[in-house]
Amino acid sequence: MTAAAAPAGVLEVAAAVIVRPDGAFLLARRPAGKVYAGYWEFPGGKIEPGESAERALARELREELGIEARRAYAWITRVYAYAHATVRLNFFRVLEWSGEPHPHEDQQLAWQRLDAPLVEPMLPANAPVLASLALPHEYAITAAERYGSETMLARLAARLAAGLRLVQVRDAAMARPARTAFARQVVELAHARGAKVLIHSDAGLARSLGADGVHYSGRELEGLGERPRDLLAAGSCHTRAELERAVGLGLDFAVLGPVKRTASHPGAVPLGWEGFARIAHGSAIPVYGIGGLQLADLEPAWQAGAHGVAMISGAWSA
Ligand code: TZP
Repeated sequence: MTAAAAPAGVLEVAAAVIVRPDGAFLLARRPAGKVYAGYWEFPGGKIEPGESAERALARELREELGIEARRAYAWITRVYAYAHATVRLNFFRVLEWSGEPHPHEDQQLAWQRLDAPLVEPMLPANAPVLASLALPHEYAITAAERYGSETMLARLAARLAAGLRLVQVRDAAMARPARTAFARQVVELAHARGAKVLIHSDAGLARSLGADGVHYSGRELEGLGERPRDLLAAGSCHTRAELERAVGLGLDFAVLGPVKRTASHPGAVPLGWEGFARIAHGSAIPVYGIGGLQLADLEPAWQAGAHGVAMISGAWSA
């Protein structure tokens, strides 16, 4: 099976990542007699001709599980070529519903957690989806150049203690020895809390510090032959072309902005959430909004199809 660009004749599917407030999500086991019988998958089904993905989602959840979706957000869209068909899975995160999910179509159901062993066998298409699901909704980007390393590390420690789990060391203009020393401390603090760290523009530094990944600028994405396989890889995008590049490289996630006006990009015309949604819609990888955002922007971000919010000022000013 391979991820591919959607060819003609592709089967459109609406798929639901039903997430409880405690983080558990629902999988269904394909009943006997179906292709991939016995495999676990995200609930969902075929979009009928003329039907929107949102309506198909609501209908499938009603028919398959007997629940009414109350709060669902478009999330990622993944194309898979199985031997029997090519499917485009339009994933939604379903955060509120009414009723209790019950198997209406002979399928088994299981609530799963990412921090525990998962049911098997898993439909092959699920692997990257589970990796995307594991990404936190907040991505905090350091500003040691602005606050000074000591203050930045103190704020980072406080945010990590409060639950922050994904950090980027940016500070690209810092002198190399100072940046290396700062980044080393960020990794140490973050790993002690189980948080992940990506280093901006420097996969070598990420490896030497035992960091988790590398974050590329839009310009770097243009010149990148392939993504590193031993690190998480993310990229900054400002246009549809850059996001397509990030998707083509198979990055783990992208950030797209600026969504709002921000002092760090004074000349840039903000996309707004509408512009963000136009570009991010249908992305195969999770996309964070960036630019002038706060944690309070998470709800509008989700409504625009974002995975979450990436922030410099907003991550440290509270
Ligand atoms: N890319 C687009 S906007 C931006 C970047 C790096 C700056 C984000 O900073 P802030 O303080 O969160 O607006």
